[in-house]
Amino acid sequence: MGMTIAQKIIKNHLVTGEMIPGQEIALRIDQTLTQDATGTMAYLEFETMGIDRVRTELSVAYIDHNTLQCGFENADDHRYIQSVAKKHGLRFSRPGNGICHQVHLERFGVPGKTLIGSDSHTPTGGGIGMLAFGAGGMDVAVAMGGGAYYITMPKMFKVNLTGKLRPFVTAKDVSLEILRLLSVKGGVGAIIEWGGEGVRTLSVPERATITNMGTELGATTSIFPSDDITRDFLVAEGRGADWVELSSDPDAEYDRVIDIDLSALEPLVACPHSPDNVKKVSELKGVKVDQVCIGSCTNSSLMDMLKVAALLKGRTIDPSVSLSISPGSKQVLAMLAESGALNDIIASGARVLECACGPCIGMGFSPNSAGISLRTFNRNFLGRSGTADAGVHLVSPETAVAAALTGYVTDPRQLGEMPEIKMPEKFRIDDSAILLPADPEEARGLKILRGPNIKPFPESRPVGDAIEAQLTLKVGDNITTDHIMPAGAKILPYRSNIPHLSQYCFGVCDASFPERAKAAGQSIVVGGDNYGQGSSREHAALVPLYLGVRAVIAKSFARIHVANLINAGILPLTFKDPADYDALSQGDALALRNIHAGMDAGEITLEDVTTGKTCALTCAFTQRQKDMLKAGGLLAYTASA
Ligand code: MIC
Ligand code: SF4
Repeated sequence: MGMTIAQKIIKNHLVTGEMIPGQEIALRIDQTLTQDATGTMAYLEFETMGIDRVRTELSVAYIDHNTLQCGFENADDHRYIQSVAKKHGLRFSRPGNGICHQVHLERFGVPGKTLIGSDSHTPTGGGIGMLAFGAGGMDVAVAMGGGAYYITMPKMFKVNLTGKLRPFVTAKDVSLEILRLLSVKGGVGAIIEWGGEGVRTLSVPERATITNMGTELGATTSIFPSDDITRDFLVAEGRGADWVELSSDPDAEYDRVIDIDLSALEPLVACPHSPDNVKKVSELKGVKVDQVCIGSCTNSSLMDMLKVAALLKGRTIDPSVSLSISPGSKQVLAMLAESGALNDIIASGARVLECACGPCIGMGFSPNSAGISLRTFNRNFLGRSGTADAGVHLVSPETAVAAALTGYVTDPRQLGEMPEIKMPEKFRIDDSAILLPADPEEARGLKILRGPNIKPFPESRPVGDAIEAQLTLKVGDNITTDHIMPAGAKILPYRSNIPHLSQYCFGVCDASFPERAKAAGQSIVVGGDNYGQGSSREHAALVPLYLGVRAVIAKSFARIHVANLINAGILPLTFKDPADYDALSQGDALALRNIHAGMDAGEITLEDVTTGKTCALTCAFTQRQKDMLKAGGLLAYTASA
């Protein structure tokens, strides 16, 4: 039988397991990346492994999230990561050099290689034909140490593209269309391969926009073929030698095929507060807009920015709108400056921010009270912008410009002719902001620079045979890691200080949770479907661990988060009958008994001691996961192995 692109790369990297959907497989990882918001913790974990130098082909530490240095905390973390990178053999991408996914695509991505990153949008690399996964920091630390990455062998979905996008309809609209079709859980357990004749009409940055937002579908990852368009992109980046051709076999089999006719799409918008709440831009026509933000790892490539500049040229933005533009990388910014396009952006009244995540993760530029913000980003979860009652909408750069110019949601096709913009034959290459590691000799004498904001790691506990604990929080469906452990300018600087972070745990849902959990000592959290979707932040497991959460029971879990829970030694269990969720009430005393035998049998009984009712919970742990839980998480397990 023929193979899909992903199956071919998996086969080349398979360490253990069989490529049967649903079974656990272990993959050899060629490259890793971290960003600073998850990186500090990942490197603290890496340090506990006592390995001198990373054992991957390439590992890069980026600084792009926490770049607002309102106090010493972020600057200290940057210094810490820089010193770790130099000593332990990683490249270090300095703050200002750009957003990890954009820079990685430009400078390091290689078709056919595996990449894991401590950031959920690592699948951006699929745009260049990499098999790239978002992972928790501990998994990235293990991969840096040469260990394998464990996933459940995914199903294969194919999106068959036909036709060609019409002017003002973009790759972002393709991403929103697939979200409209599949929802934020539609990709769970699957790798999405993009194929069909329409693929040839999409540039690498456009493909990367699409694989980036595959994360919002819950997909394990997304991938495009590597063809002559990929080769031209790599040649323009001075890396033609990295190109290999990749395609699926004609008789490859897919579990599901979805057809999208690019010619039939129109500008779309994801309405608050979920990326799958998609409508046509024309349906929202006339809605007043207060703020527009252009950038993020989804839409900050040179092509995106050149289009934005061309549309803004000779025009000024509406006085009622505040427009921010964050180019994705130093390369993008330098080329905008050289071409004069930056002047067109500045002259329009836009506020040019540094090349970083910025407003996407609530690092400044929060909207006004109840403000309507149109953003070219990938997430519009409640509260993520930093303004609790803001209405964040996700749109293409073209739709964003149309709103900035008019002050209202406007179909960008009303802007007139789309200026023709060509991909440059050569990008401006300047890697001076990517620092190389010290050689092994010099590295030995180097010191790691630790700031006072680095606090000890929360202590995990082995999962014993019984857990008796209070149900301290019951939440609904699609709880994101932004609900569990919010980010933003006030909180993000404390990613290496779990005790401080813990005050904000579940703050979006119930600000009294941290106090209640602490008072209870041990607790169990109950959730609905797709619990833990969104970010890869392991803090969404480590902080609950610190607050005494021993188990999470949900109707279903998101992939990265469930791995993070197990890595932290928290027991994730699923309702056998989802209707049993309704019978549990916050505050009930719960008991899980005979856990070890239950883990082997795949089923554990939950007793609600308060009501006297029982129900069945399922778990399908592999032997490795059972051992990890019994040891108290991945670090304890690795230490004992
Ligand atoms: C995000 O987009 O939510 C983040 C911030 O990039 C996260 C990582 C983090 O929380 O540090 C992600 O997507 O994994
Ligand atoms: Fe940064 Fe936003 Fe991309 Fe996350 S989604 S990596 S915060 S730009």
